[in-house]
Amino acid sequence: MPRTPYAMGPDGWEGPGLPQSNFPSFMGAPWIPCREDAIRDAGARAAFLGVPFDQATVYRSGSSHAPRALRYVSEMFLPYLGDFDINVFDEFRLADAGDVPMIPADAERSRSYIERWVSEILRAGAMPICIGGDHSIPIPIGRAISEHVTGRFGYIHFDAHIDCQPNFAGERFTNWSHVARMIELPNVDPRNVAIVGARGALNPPEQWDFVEEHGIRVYRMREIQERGIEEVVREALDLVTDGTDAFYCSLDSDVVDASAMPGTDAPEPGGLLSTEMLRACELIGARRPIALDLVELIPAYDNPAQISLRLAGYMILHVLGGWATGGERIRG
Ligand SMILES: [Mn+2]
Repeated sequence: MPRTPYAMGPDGWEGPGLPQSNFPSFMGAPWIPCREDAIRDAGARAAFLGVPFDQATVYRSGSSHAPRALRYVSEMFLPYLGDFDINVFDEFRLADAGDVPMIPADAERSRSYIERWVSEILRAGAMPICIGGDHSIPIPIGRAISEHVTGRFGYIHFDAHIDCQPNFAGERFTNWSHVARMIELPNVDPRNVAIVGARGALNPPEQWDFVEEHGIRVYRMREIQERGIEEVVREALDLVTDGTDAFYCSLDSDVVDASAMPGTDAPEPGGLLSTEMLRACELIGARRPIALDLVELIPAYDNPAQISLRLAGYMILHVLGGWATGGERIRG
């Protein structure tokens, strides 16, 4: 299995990398420079990209530590996914494209790098798996997609929070504003935007006015409880792919119930079970998103067993499993 190469020992030993040693890539995937030609040459159909940007959070920072922490947790994940009977390396030639360079105190330059790095992966024909970072990163990712696709693209956003704040104290690029920015792109129609999992006490009235005014479909947790995750996610995916050339999926970790996802900016009770989240990820994968992000993971607030990071890693794997199998489980 691909593993981070073990450092050459004094006796010339050059065996495979072992857990707990050296600096791991995501699941031991090969490090590939984040350039179109390199990703294409590697044959990668999906590329892990760290986006350690947390300069735009309106609440707690620390999500910049998530890409590195997720790499450490993922080193114990085996590439064979028994639930789907696939090997992610055979199926996707999964690559680790490293991290986007983030410039302290220069959010604009950092966002421009995010856009450029993501563009390289899109042009190589691979799916960027962008690990935040805070929930402002869909703003530059959305710009990269907007430039890349020929027609319209849809946006599906899993989150306890609807994130439709037009600005926060005058600032337009916060982690509360990405939906408001997304629908300003010339090829995003608000009718192709769906928000899944909304609940809690952090969605102010002006944001509900915003979704109503623009005709954005919000699936609250109450509706998911009544109708079931399967039906709701299938409908939301129909909505974001209706008349579009592609869709982009953004996963805020706090859509999952706080009991299974404490390691996040704003943990919210009353959310998705881990099983519901993983099933949603399979359905997302089956529809083949052009790009995926997973944001607002804060390792410092995770519990000692790192359940949040483990679930986050499995969310990615279930998107890949759904992609490979059309959302049908082969085993398990
Ligand atoms: Mn959120």
